[in-house]
Amino acid sequence: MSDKKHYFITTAIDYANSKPHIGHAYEKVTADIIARYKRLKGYEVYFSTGTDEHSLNVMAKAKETGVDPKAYVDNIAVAFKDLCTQYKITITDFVQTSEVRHAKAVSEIFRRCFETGDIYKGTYEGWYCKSCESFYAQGELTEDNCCPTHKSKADLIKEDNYFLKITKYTDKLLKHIEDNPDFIQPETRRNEILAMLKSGFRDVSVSRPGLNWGIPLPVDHTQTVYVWFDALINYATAAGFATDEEKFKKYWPADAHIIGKDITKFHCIIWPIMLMSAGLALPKKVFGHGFLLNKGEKMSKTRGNIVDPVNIANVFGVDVIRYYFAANITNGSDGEFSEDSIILCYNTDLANDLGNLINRSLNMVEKYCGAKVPQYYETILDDKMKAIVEQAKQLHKVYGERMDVFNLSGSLDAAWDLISMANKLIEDEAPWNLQKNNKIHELETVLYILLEVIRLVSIVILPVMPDTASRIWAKLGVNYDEKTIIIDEELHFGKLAKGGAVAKGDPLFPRILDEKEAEKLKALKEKTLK
Ligand code: ME8
Repeated sequence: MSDKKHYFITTAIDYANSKPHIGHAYEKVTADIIARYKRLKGYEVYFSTGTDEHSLNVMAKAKETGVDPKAYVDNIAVAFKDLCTQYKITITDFVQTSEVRHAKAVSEIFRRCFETGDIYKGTYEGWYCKSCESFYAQGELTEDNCCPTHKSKADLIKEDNYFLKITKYTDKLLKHIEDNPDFIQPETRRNEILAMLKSGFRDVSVSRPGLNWGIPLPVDHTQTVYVWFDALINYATAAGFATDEEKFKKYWPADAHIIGKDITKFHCIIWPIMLMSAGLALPKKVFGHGFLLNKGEKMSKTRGNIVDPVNIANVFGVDVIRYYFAANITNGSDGEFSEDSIILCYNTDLANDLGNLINRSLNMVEKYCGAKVPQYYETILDDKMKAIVEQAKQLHKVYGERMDVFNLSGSLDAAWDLISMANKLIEDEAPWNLQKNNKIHELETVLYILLEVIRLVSIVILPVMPDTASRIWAKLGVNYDEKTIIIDEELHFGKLAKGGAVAKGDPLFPRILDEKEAEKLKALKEKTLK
């Protein structure tokens, strides 16, 4: 194993009761951008996702389709793996909770908690929502006894369960959260969890009786492990818990769990307490992102308002959707998702701002400098040139600060500020006039600044739009490779070698034609998941 510093990042694992939807793609892209960024910072990244398979809905769906639950989930897992491939998600592991390695990890953690005396038998009487597989107190439901998240009817159940002593650990957990402001992010999620803990959090059921799809309790084979206790352990499974001690020592604790805001209670209260009870270290950070909304409502299969991630990426291109997620939705907040706003984002940010800058700049370098990177004369900078060079010199710092707190849109803003300045510089300096007036040093310096801005921007967008970045590199004639590039060395103004050959080639983002787009959208809507 290498001695490189390492970083273990995870997404949630998705319910295997239906095909992936756009919310799943959003979460995976968010985590992938962070994973790629960490690699550029020199980390060896372990990145896991997977499918959550022991749910009641899976059992019901398998029965409905007349197949064995295992065959059913294996088939769905393929769809999620394909989604990762299509969206260029650089995972290193995919955990299916029906795998043997996972059953080993779950049994071992259950056994440890049981032996610590933190799991006891009792009777649960109350509400249960099958959609989120959650137990609810009466007060948490809507007036007509519906789940607050899924708006579907909850079931009133009474059954013997094994319970985990959450109450034994709440003070310790509160202290941990207060002492480690980074543990739960963003701040709103942290405050929600603190409030939940302070208002009193009951012990939770960690088993269900009479189900034949799930991991049997090591201490009572009439019960299976409750699906959330089971699913949370996937992170330890990925790190090698109970199967590969050396790997687990290397990667545990996880550096970041990227999850949706609906499941922070599980990740920030139940999961840490399971780990405390089992004597394992807590993850360093849980980041609860927001929801993709459709007309103000969470997009979800239950509500029937979802978009098929496969089709939408086929229409617009994977890089465009990845950029749209990162630039348009503030990480941690909800964001509207609509085809119209994708078109707007494409036309303005990609075609107008970035695409135009590249096209115009390379055009001029071909025309005025024989398609060679020109010279840069620092002594002749005027105020406008100085301002953009100064801003470019700040980029490494600003970008790093924003990415380190997972502020993805902010990191792109830093690049787009430069792009705007560069487009403005073209208007202000009018290189065609500099050429006409034989101000060759000024002309070359302006064009060099433009090329440098494009190179710097290509590095910033690399984790977000990997294909676009490498297409820009081909145009600039730089021989970067995502696998070897080190951001701390390259994200500095002035590194572009003078005299290198550039090639304008095809425009990167030809502007979307409205008519053509309408046709594409129509086809897309017809294919949207029912
Ligand atoms: O919750 N916008 O699975 P899941 C953004 N199996 N994110 C969304 C979203 C939306 N509209 N809809 C869902 C589960 N997500 C459990 C997790 S982890 C140990 C077990 C996010 O398929 C959601 O918030 O319902 C969650 O983080 C992930 O997709 C999987 O959701």
